[in-house]
Amino acid sequence: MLYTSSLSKLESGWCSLASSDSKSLIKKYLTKGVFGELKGKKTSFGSTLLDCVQSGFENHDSGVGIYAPDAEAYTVFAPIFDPIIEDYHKGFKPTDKHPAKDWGDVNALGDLDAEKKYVISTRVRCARSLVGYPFNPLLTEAQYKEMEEKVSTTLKGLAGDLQGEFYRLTGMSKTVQQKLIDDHFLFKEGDRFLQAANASRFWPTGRGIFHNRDKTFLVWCNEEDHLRLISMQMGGNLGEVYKRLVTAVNDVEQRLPFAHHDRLGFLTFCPTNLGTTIRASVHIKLPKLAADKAKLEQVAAKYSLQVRGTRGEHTDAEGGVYDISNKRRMGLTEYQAVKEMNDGITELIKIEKQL
Ligand code: ADP
Ligand code: IOM
Repeated sequence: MLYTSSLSKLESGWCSLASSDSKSLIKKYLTKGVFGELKGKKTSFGSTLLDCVQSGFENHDSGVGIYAPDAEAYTVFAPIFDPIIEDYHKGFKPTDKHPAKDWGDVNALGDLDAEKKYVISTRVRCARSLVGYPFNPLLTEAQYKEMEEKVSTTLKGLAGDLQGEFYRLTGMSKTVQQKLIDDHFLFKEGDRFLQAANASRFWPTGRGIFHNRDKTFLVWCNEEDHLRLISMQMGGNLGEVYKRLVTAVNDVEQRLPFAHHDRLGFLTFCPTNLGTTIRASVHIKLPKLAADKAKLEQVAAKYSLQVRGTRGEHTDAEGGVYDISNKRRMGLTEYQAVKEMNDGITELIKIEKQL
């Protein structure tokens, strides 16, 4: 009975997406043939194609529109995940293997904007999934609580500049929460893309944020991924931001076991984040280049960069502030992903100066 209703939801969702003007990768690659091949499949956890694509079916403005409800989905539903991975990560083929983790020379990066004219702040984040737990759609309320406990207890062990406190979303005042969001430290509330992916169940249970005293090292617990580890600070000193992230991740990795796949690298809920899971971004003002948003996006794409709004994915720029980051995270090393952003932003600043 349930199976029939999930099939009919799939059929109607697919028809509605196919006839829409959605620019999502799910629309591009979920052809009639692929849909037919996958609509009856299930992972051993019971996840169906609907569990993977329901966010993109409900939100035609998704960039991608697909999530893996469990790690096995990347294999069972490979005919839809593989082309999306190849497209998003610029040529990472089904036969390719993500390289081993390599942070490179952490002293090789410097300040992106020594003149302090363009870059407002710099952030590098990566994602990690805890071994032994499924992704959001399959987590029980008890698992959310257990994971939060594990993460908050573990992070108490951090020392020196990384030392800080864990703040649970449960019981956090709305004023404190909103201030953390407005200051770009905390994930937003009520993300409709995640809600439709069944990733916001039991909210705010199990969700929280750890940060050090200066809010330059932060860890998100159970938003889109089990963990997001973030290093950020005002200004353009990517070298300092990167070095802090590497130190922190190396430390946390000694304390918690993280899920890693031989071919896909570090495992994440969304295929856009697989591999290194690195998103290195700047908040930047490029008034001349951004006078034409389409031009900005075109030039950024030339350097393999992605443009987001001031409050992150699916938001608009406020006061001319854009979030520009490396787009691909797979098929290259951690250092190369960050360097891609470094080199691209250097070029964008050069172009802005010439205009
Ligand atoms: P992610 O997937 O990397 O977590 P989001 O697009 O959801 O990214 O953004 C999360 C938050 O991080 C948002 O508040 C966004 O403004 C903030 N952010 C991203 N890059 C920067 C940056 N360079 N400086 C300050 N805040 C940033
Ligand atoms: N990672 C995820 N939030 N995103 C790619 C959503 C989308 O499909 O737009």
